[in-house]
Order: sequence, then structure tokens, then C-alpha cells
Amino acid sequence: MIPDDYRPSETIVAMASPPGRSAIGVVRLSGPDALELTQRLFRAESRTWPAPQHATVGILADPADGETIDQAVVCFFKSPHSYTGEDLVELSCHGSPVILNRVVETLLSMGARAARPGEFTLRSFLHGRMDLTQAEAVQDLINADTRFQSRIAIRQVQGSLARELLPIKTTMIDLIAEMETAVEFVDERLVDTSAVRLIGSLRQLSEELRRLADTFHAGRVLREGIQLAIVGKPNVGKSSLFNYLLKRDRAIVTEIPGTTRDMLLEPIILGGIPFRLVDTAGVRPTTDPVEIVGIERTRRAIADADLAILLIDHSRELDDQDWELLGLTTGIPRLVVMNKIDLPCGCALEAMAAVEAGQFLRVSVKTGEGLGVLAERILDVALQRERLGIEDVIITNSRHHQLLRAATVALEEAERALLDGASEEVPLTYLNEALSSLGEITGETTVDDILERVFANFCVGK
Ligand SMILES: Nc1nc2c(ncn2[C@@H]2O[C@H](COP(=O)(O)OP(=O)(O)OP(=O)(O)O)[C@@H](O)[C@H]2O)c(=O)[nH]1
Ligand SMILES: [Mg+2]
Repeated sequence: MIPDDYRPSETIVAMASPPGRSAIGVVRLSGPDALELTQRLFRAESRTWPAPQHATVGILADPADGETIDQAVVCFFKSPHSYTGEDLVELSCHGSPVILNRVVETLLSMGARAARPGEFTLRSFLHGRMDLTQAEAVQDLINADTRFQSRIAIRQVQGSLARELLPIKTTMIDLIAEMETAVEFVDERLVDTSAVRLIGSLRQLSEELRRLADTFHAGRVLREGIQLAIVGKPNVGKSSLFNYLLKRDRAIVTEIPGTTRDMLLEPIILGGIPFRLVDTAGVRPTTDPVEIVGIERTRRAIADADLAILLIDHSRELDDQDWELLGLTTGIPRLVVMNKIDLPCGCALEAMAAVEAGQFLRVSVKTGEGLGVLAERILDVALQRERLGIEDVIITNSRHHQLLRAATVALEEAERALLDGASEEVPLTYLNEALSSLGEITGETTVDDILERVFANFCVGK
């Protein structure tokens, strides 16, 4: 249960900017007394204060002794046009912990209560300013480490998931209404043709939900990083490409074949998506025991890779090693890349034919030619592998995933019941179950302990 004091009857205060020194630090105040408390603390320079949605400069002074605390910019957001939906004041002070603590403590002594983690967003949800998926995405947005993560989160803050679910829910409600009519008016019992149609609709709904739930796996891979292995025979420029993508000289590069003997793994971010970039030892027949172990690791790296870049030296004839590696990487998503196109071509005709057919990319790590295209192709193949479009709604939250799965299972049960010829009551129960699971995602049907769990991980001040 949410404690009673989570309810919006009190005015809450918290620092909204991180602890430590900064140019500006923001204190937030929300609730019925937000304006009155501010007026006791703040002497505005402008007569228009407290005009809503206007920033006003003035002095913050302790009402107890009149001492000036800071010069600040204050913005008043009048209910319901504020983040929380309540009267809300943001005090932008100088970013000193001494000042900010003093402002918060003064407001506390005047009767405000310290906000709990996520309480501003919780109030926003309780006042219907956002649904639960949007509230959760606020935290995802703050926690995002990559552009990809923030892109998904900002779309969800804007309601992308709720929008995706809306037509599904509408169809469910229509089906429920239709079946309830059949239950109430026995004369209108479902005739066979409508049962067939219902089964079709249910199947379509569960497929849509399953497709959405399945993006959870992809979302996780894309969040945690795609394993991208650079492989090829010795001296083709793997370590050079590795260093280029990493933007630093991490791997040793020499003209001696067999330079890299161990696997190197470094995280990189490409187009906002995290990758785990792997440099490997060049594959060739050898009797050197160290190199044998290294090549064994390369084979494992190929097996573990989500995506491989197979490098081929454009200036040399394709040999057995190249063909072997072409074979080894056929099973996984890969890009075949000809390196050293700055040098005269030494490749066999078959390879050139493949270049003509657009199967090979052509780059020179030395001159930089083709590397931009390569980066784009890496992103394309990575997203394609996860069967994702850049605009797709992606499930990133395990709570949403579980509820989508539960709704899918309930719809499948409803379908099975109809197929078995059960009376309408049985599939109806399952359909209602599915609908309530979807309602839980957005928070329409939500019990307090779910809210508490959702908001427990928030930071104070949000
Ligand atoms: N001309 C030319 N030389 C290149 C290019 N890319 C890499 N090289 C050179 O090729 C040699 C081998 O480069 P590396 O990056 O060490 O090759 P590698 O595939 O990691 O080699 P191993 O670690 O031995 O498997 C170095 O002398 C590089 O400077 C390129 O695009 N053009
Ligand atoms: Mg190397």
C-alpha cells in the first residue's frame, strides 16, 4: 500500500538537481501551499509575480530572521498546467549545496514535507497528467546512457506504448461487448459464423501482443550491447579497424602478420547503440602454440558474435584462409569488407564479381574511404538482426513484458475455449483478464503496491 502521506494533500519539496556544486541548482515545491510558502520566502523584483509560467528574478530571504539566502529565478506553474498537475514552483538558485540545503530546510520548517523518490512524477500520474508507462519512461530517460536508450525513453514519455496498445484494447472491448450481448440475450447466442470470426480476431490480437512482447529481447540486446567481432586472416587490417571504431590506439598494429594473438574486447557506442567490439587473432595455419590458442579464441569469438565483420585484403588474391572464414561466418549476420582499397587490386575475379553484386563493402582504414558507409551498414545489420525498425515501439521494462505475456496467454485461452465450443462465459473471463493486464501496463487498473514498486527506484526531486 502507498502510505497516506503519499497522497497529494501535502506540499512537498526537494532538490531537483544533483548534489554537488553547479552553476544553477533547482529546488522544486509542489502541492496546495506551494505558492503561499514561496510568497513568504521570495521577494520578486517584478510586479507581475506570481504570473504563471513566467520566470521572475528576486531575493530569497529566511522569513524567521529576514536574512538573504540567495538571489534566484522563480517560476510558478499553476495547477493543472504543471508537471505534477498541482501548483508547482521551481526555484533556480546558485548551485551551492549550502544555499540549496538552506532553501529546502527553510521550506521544511515552514511546513512543507520532504518529497519521496519519484513523488513529483507519482503525483503527475495520480492527477492523470501521464499514464504509468510515461511515468516509468521518465526514469528510463534520466538513466539513459546511450542515444538509443534515450530515444526509446523519450518516445515512451510521449505515450508511444499507450498509443500502440490503444487499438488493441478497443478491439478487445468490442469483442467483450459482443460476447456479453450473446450471454444476456440467449436468442443471440453466437452462431458458428460469428464464433469463427471471433476466433480470428482473438488470434490476430494475441499475435500483435506477442510481436510487441518479443521486442523485449531485442530491446535488452540493444541495451546491453551487440557483440561485434572483427575477423579475418593475418595482416588484413583488423586491429586498424578496431582502433578506428574505438577512436583510440588500443590494439597493436604492425606490418607483421600475426601481431594480434589474443582477443580484445572494448565497449563502443555507434549511432547511439552500444556494441561490444572484439578484435581477434588472424586465422592461418601455424605451429606456434600461442597463436594456436589465439586462433581457437577467434573461432569462439565468431560463434559468440551477434554480428561479424569479415575483413579481406583487397590487394591480395583470396586464399584458402579467406574462403575458410567465409564459410565459418555464413551462419551469423556478417558484413564482408574489402580493406586496403587504396592499394592496387590483387583479388580474384570471383571476388570482384561479388563486389559488383554489392555483396562486399570496400574500405580503406588507411585513407578513411568507405568507413562512414561501413558504420551505417553495421547499424542496419544490427537492427535488422533484431528485426527492429528505428521507429518501432520497443518493450524495455520487464513489468510491461510480463503483463503483455499474461495478456497473450489469456487471449490464447479464450481462443481455445471458443474452439472447444465452451459457452461464452468462459472466453469472456479470459478476455477480461487480458484487458485488465493491458490496463495494468498503463496504470488504469492499478493497485497501490504496484505504484510503490514503480516509484521506489526513482530519484528524489523527479
Ligand atoms: N595500405 C593500407 N594498409 C593498411 C590498411 N589498413 C591496415 N593497413 C596496414 O596493414 C598492416 C596490418 O594491419 P593490422 O591492423 O595490424 O592487421 P591485423 O589484421 O590486425 O593483423 P593481425 O593482428 O596480424 O592479424 C599494418 O601495417 C597496417 O598499417 C589500409 O586500408 N591500407
Ligand atoms: Mg591485429
